[in-house]
Amino acid sequence: MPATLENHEQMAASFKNDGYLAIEPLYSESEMLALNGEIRRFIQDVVPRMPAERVYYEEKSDRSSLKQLQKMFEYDSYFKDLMLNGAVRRIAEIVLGEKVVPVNMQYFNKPAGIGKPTPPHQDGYYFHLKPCRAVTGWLALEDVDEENGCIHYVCGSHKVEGFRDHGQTGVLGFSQGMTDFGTQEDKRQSISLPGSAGTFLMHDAKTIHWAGANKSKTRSRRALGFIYYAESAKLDAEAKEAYQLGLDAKLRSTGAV
Ligand SMILES: O=C(O)CCC(=O)C(=O)O
Repeated sequence: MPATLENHEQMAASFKNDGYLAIEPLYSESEMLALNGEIRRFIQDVVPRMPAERVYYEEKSDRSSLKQLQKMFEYDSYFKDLMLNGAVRRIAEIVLGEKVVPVNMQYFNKPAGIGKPTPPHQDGYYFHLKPCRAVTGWLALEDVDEENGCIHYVCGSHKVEGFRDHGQTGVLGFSQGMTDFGTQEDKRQSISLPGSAGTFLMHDAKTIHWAGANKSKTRSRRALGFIYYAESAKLDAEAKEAYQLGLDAKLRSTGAV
């Protein structure tokens, strides 16, 4: 276990206060080399077998513009092991203070020059959980900064009761975005999280976050996302399924996947 994971109490307390944590780095350079090799293998060998609803491209006709993958751990034993038995699950259990259920592993890319912004949103808005106890882990697969679209958090935003208003964004992969983002408090509490490959972030399902477009003409911005629900969080399965079916139908009818 990395040294940074030794002080569980401090980690849980700062997460509870801020709504996020950053570990720089969680994985070493050599571990990231190996992980990036597995990502390349997955994209080459596994992606062609995945259903279209789980593979998003920035430009559908251009296979080099791969933007997002869903549920990676269901298709490959390496990523299943990373999701079920890796350090990220332990961190999720530390900050939530209970056992967790692995839900989604996502690949997030912003291809050079065309990668779109990630609209401000709260993940819990589309998780449909009661109580909303869940976290998202985010691992930088390469160096990230303002130019290629690093993550921003609104510190402490998870403490506000309920969710902020969300609406359709038209952005593939981030269909719901906040409609009232940008208050004085949002601006005052915003923090940008640049870092090198191996930098790890985790946020509460209520923490407001977003990322800019990739303005670099040469660098991509690749990351791996890990979603875990607390065992005590109960899924409103009907609401969730209706939401997902609507989303899939919309993706197909607009020709986005
Ligand atoms: O990678 C990104 O730009 C956004 C990731 C995100 O919104 C999330 O993991 O919840």
